[in-house]
Amino acid sequence: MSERSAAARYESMPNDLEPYWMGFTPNRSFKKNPRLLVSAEGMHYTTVDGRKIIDGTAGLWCVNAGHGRKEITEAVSAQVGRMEYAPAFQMGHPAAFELAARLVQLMPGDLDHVFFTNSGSESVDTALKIALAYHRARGEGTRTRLIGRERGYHGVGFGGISVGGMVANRKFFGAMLPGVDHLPHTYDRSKMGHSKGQPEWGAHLADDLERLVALHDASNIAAVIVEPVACSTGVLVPPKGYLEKLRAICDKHGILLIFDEVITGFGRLGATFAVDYFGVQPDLVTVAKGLTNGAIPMGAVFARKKVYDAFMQGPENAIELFHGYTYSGHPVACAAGHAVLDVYKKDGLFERAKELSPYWEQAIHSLKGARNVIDTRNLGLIGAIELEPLKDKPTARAFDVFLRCYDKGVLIRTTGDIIALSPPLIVEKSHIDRIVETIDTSLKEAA
Ligand code: PXG
Repeated sequence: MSERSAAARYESMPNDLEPYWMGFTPNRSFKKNPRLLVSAEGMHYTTVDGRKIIDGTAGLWCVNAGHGRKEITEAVSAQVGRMEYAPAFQMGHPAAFELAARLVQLMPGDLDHVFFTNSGSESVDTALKIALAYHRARGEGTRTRLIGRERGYHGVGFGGISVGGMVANRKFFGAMLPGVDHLPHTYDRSKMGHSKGQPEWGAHLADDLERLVALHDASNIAAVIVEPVACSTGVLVPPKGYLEKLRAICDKHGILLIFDEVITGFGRLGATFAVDYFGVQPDLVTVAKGLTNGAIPMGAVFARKKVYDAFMQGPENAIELFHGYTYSGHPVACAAGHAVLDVYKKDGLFERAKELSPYWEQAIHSLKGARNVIDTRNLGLIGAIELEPLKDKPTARAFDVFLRCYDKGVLIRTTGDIIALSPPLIVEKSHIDRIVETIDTSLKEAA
């Protein structure tokens, strides 16, 4: 077989789909009926067969500034030319320090240090390791237990699946990390169905942390990790007062609180971070996705001053944390990060998300009463529409709707029988209308 031209490689259907083992995808059925995207601009993807698709999901919750931003393209290509890589240990480069300094300016309070990673999963593992090593550095090395939450998603590293609470992501992978407990998830349709924004009911669910403290004793517990809004599991918005309560209980017992803001960070809620939106200050914050608009992989962990300072006590020439990645603070990712922060600011995208949220809320809840819809929920520019599962065929109905929407030119995301939506923050009201109408029509046609 002759070599394919570059254009064909990027823009036409590949000859052989078999060798690529895709993640979180049924490989055999996908390869029989592949859905390939070849370009993207603004709110739209273009498919390999030349159709335009509205992006209702910001890629996978990451392309917050919309697609094809020239400022990002230019910054990235200039940096590849200037210096494609610099060693991440014992050496540095200016853009990484500059980016860390800009990021801590955006974060409220004393979350004033940043550790760079390459993904949300790495950010989570990094935060969990920092939490363990922090307590040890302070002479409280018995604090080794980690507490996550049912229906939580913290990526796919062993740390992340251990504290995570999505059964399918855990059950195939053995014993995972020892010494992990889970808080109950915060969703109860009978108490909070069709809530607009934060549900009124459920703050007391945070009290379960007191039960775990009573069981294990606080002297054995290192950290609690939660997503401020649990997104991947179908958009579970925290009940009013819940996060505040978690913070108070962690404070009472010397437990670190970690917010996983891989999705909620960078404007998704109409505030820079969920930390701002909820006014609750955790000790560590994980981010990724919107940090570089998805253009180049990058993640980061924010640490409070007291956490960083606890590591800075030994001899000055000794390594304080035996952790890091070849690509921590990668120069090209840093260039993307700088350009993305510029775009967010120049276009006022976080404020825009805030201004649009009431329209978004109304649009999502307009599907209350649509065929097979059993719940609608929202926060910021996140929305979810939960469907009555088909008898004996969980997930099939939502996936049917996904395929129908795709055929009609709208990209949505489904998890179980829940449709999750998170458009780029540049979304216009007309796009929102189109997304919602398309879902409504697809619901009418679907099984
Ligand atoms: N934490 C949270 C809260 C996430 O949402 C990760 C960690 C892991 O990030 P990486 O970059 O390692 O994938 C995530 C990722 C979906 C979906 O459809 C969500 C994610 C990834 C892929 C799909 O809900 N979130």
